[in-house]
Amino acid sequence: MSIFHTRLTHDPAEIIVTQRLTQKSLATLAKGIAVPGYDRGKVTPGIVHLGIGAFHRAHMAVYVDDLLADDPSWGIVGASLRRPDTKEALEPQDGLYTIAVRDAAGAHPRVIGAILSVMDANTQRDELLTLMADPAIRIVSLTVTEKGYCHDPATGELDQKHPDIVHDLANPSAPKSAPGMLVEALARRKASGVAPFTVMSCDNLPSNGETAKRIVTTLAALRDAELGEWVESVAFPSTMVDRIVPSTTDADREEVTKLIGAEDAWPIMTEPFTQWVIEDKFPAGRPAFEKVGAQLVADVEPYEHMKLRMLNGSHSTMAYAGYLGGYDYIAEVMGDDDYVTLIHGLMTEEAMPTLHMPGVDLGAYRDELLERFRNPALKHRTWQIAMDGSQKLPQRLLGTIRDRLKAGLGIERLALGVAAWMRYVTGVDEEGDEIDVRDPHALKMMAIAADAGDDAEALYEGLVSISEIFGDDLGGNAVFRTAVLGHLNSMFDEGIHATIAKVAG
Ligand code: CS2
Repeated sequence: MSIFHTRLTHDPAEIIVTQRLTQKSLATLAKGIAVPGYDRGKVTPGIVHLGIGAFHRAHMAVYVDDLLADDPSWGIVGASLRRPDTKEALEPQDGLYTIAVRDAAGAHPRVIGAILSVMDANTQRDELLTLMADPAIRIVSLTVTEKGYCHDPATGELDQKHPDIVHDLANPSAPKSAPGMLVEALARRKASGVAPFTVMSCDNLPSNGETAKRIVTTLAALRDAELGEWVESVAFPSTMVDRIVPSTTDADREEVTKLIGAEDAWPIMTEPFTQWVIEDKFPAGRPAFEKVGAQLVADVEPYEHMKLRMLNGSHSTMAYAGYLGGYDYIAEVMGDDDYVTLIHGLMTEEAMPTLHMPGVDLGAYRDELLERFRNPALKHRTWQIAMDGSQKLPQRLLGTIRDRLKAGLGIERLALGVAAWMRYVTGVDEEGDEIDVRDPHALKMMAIAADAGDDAEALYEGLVSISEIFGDDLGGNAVFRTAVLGHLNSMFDEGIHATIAKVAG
């Protein structure tokens, strides 16, 4: 008996789908929808993923889905550390969801089955820690965003004053933070004589493996010196991850539901491009990621720099300058020739000379990025990328700036990106309307902006004194100051469009 009910209304295009995407309804989906080609009943958990957001579901989970037919021992149990919404969406769907790959020709849906279940850390903390301590789990991977590491973004060290870290040190067996969860799970493994899992960070941090290791070992050592030493032996491979994944909207949900013929409460919209470069350091074993397109290498750092400085540096610059210029989406920013000239120049003249990538055609990489940014089918909000700038600026723009200052090279376009961020975090746009600034330092930054009023110099001085972002060196650098302040003054006096037009020439 079919459980696929449709009803045609007056508008034949409007199909009301009443079945939910589930293991049972897979067989009745619309024709041509790719579904898991393996027996999900045989898949067992081998990976716990912390931070089961859209990015993981469009990236790592797809690579794992491609491999489960060969080796079903690598199923994923996802966990949300903050909100139960992913669990609530995926639980009634037996963990299934759709990714819709969008290009100019339309959306190409595929159902992913790699996620076996989702746990809400707030209500299932102990259950989750017990699973993480189970010998079957050989990898714990992370996409908890930059701020999830509870670190000082300028130095990469654990922020020991972070409220979640203070909490986790006081309550080590009921941790809130991702580092706290890792330390407690590793402590449980140590106590029961189980070898450690490999920790694989998939966040956009510089040397994300090393950074994660520094943070987790520091926290473990603060808790117990011997545990700290044991955690020293845990493998933390670095990875470079790349796929553009805009937040899902209600319109996306409706579109996917109609396309597949079943209601999917949380489909993921993404682009055709995907890249994953992984440091091959997995003593507890790993899925054969190289068989499904990942690059396993000895040193990820050059790839990380390339991506963070070219893609993410451009993204953040377009996010702040684009938002201020009245553009909601990246593809719209790319419709403005001055912005394109700015971004092309930022990559070619300022980022590329700081990269050392023998054998990689950086010009071709740049052109492909520009093409990806132009994808008209991808509704990637400038506001989404603008979030958490205090955590992103150091690795996206400031590292490149430091390298160039050291070499005595110009920083005009990178400085424009920094100035646009400063203008954005004032919380008021060029029309005088409020900007919803989302950032762990938002309150501090908006207080600085309120004190500064329309005095660009006071705004500059106030913001560069946040050492978690700028370290102790950049704010006082005369070249940096002149470049950033020049753009900032221009943004206040003449507006963002005129400022960009000057740089675009
Ligand atoms: C973006 C990234 O939101 C952001 O900050 O720059 O999420 C970007 O889309 C990904 O890194 C692409 O791989």
